[in-house]
Amino acid sequence: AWKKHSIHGFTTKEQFENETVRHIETTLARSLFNCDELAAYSGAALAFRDRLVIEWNKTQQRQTFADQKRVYYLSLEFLMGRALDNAMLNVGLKDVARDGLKELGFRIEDVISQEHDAALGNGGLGRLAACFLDSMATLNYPAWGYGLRYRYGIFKQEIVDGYQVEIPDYWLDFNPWEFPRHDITVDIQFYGYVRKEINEDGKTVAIWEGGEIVDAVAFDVPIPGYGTSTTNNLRLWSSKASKGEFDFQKFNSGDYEASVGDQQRAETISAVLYPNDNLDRGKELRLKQQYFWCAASLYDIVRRFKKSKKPFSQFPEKVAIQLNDTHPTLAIVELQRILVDIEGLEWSEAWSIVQATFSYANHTVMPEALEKWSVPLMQNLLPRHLQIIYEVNMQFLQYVEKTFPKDRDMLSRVSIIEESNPKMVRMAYLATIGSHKVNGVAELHSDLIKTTIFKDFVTIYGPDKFTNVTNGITPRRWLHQANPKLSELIASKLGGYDFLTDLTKLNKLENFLDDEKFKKEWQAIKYDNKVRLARHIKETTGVTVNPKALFDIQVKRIHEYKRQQLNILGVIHRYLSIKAMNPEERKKLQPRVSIFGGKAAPGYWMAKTIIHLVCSVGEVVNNDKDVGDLLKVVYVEDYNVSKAEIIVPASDISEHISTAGTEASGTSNMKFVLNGGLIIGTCDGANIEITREISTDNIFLFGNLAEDVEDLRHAHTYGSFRLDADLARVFSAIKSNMFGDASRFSALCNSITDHGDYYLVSDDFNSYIKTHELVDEAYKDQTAWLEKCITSVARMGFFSSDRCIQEYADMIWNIEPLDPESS
Ligand code: 26W
Repeated sequence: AWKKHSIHGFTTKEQFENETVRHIETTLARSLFNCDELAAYSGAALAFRDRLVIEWNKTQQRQTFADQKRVYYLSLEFLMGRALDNAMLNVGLKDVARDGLKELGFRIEDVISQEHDAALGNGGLGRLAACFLDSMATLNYPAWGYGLRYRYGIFKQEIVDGYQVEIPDYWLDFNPWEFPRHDITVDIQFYGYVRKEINEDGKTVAIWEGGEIVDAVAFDVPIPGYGTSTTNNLRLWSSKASKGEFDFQKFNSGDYEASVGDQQRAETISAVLYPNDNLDRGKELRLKQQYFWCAASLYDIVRRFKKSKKPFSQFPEKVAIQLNDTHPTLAIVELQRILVDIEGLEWSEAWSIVQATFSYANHTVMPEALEKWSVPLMQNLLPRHLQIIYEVNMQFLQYVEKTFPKDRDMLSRVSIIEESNPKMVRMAYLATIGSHKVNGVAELHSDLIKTTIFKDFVTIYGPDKFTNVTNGITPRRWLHQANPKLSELIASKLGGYDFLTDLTKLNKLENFLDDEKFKKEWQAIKYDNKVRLARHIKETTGVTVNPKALFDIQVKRIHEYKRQQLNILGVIHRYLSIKAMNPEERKKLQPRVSIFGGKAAPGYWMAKTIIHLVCSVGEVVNNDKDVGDLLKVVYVEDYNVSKAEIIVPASDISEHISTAGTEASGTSNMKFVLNGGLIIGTCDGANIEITREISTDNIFLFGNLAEDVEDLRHAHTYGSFRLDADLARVFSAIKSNMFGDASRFSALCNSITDHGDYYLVSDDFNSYIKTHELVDEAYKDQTAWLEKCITSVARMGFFSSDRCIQEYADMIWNIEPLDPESS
């Protein structure tokens, strides 16, 4: 009887128009007469949302019924970007929508660009989580994401007078992609004390009492797969004052303001995403966020498992929990607490279940990014969890002592508790001890963590606990959506779009290296993408750039280890060289546009100084009549996912130039190459594997190797080091106030000349400059350049996040896909 009531999504243009208009007139209560682009976006989004919801419900039912193992991906960041374009492409109805919107009087691009980015992440780690969600749905894995629903995502960056200014990103005004689930609310406890009690079986049990309660409310976001009806769920938790906790005492006694204040304090927990990337500041509110999210997610996961009435011994057969870096490590402790304190399991049985359930991915080796929480802080906020951590640590250390009795220092080295003042909980150690697998995100990185931070743990657990899963990117967003013309051209040669779900199929492109028409089309697409970016640059910065020039792009978070300072110092060197040339020499020079973009953490002064130097150099260079089109320097404001979709397809060359051994993987390197750009880079992170795949002929590598970094730093510290001569000239130019008051840049210059040059800018400067000269040379031979680009794209199959998710599923999670067609 229900069948005739079931809703069916639209498939034709007319149906799409009907649905869109219906939503505009009823859901939004707007008249078609004053329907602007925003209203058109809203109507179209709601029409597509309806379609997703139907498949989403079916997927959830199917997964519940099949009762297979699921994976839960815990990440504090999901950098999703826009959803409408992705939804249109994934359900295969973008053409229908384009035609329908056209009839309603709109260009689809203008409608799509009305959407506000979902910017719940800082950079690589958050975007990786978003690519993984896309791949897990596309590969039909039963998978959920769990995160926080920040009211403010990463701040919006404005460049004012050459300085970064941060504007809050309130993004929830109209968000059709989330579904509040007020019926799914979890009480989360903080503070209080622990009491021991003897229960009826004569067992001592811990009871956590007192403190305060905050509510976690679920908001669900549908995640459609590409070319499949599987639509997974991303559950984001939002904080709210608990009804039970609301202080009626205060309210009744007339202290209305104080009771509203409590309400607001509860809501602060999920108010804002911390804007630090690779820097741990140990703020209490951040620990509260972490526990709030872990506890709500664990409660939800355990509740779902308990519905099946299976014994907890089978928990790891039904549940895999992936920790995206150490941010969700408290989930390990929370599961142990649930199993022991609430479900009454024996400690050791519970701990085996915990270890079999969790796995942990490390995303950085930067020492200042390794999370540590002060023991007094944790004692106060989470007293029972601290007890559990101490117990886990004691049993672990007893085992270590017994197994390695000769190495007395080992105990203090591997202890979860660092014996500092105050004592600190080392989250990476806790995550490692509580998981069955630990992985790095590129080969070099996975090797490095085994010989540095986790060296002793490799000795203790053996090498098999540690593995590598090289990162990947989703070709749906990063090729098909961002570069539709290139995707179409590739499809026309390969006989369809199968490469979007099996990226290794791109290798057939190498058969067309002699196809002149194909190559001309390829080149024209790159040119159009550059024109599009040039237009964006003109509109947002006022600077005119020539799309025929070589576009050299570095877009990523601003960080000393990523070395945007090396890039801009190289640009200054180029500028000085141009100034010193005669007109004949200038004619031979390859024109260039140096494009920068990225946000600096608000409290990271050195990063902000780098931005200011780039903008100041741009001011001078772009207005110098001697230079003209030979060099332009632009800073693209507010780099985010939707900007990346314009920027990435427009590069000739992009810069991935971190000090060797510091960038865990990098993922934009993969995006740029997949879009037919070449890269200049160091032997770091995934650059190494990209080189192996595409061959050394197709990449511009330079600089010192990771294995030499330690010695070079030593040489800086002990004086046996000379500043590179070209770099010295660059510093003189800065000091002559060529780019404005030099005192503004002195800390930056001094970090290289006087304070040890920790990131080895001087050591790599000469080879960086020389390599850029090779880039110029190579670019002159457009035919050879084009062939390098096409060959590289053909060999990028390995870097699909589908391959990456397949590896996690097989080696770490032990889960199977659930094909929607087979049931
Ligand atoms: C505690 C503060 C904090 C915040 C974020 C510490 C560390 C992080 C992230 C782990 C930093 C991050 O985004 N790492 C990046 O992860 C990408 C995905 O694996 C890699 O490609 C990048 O190389 C790595 O920098």
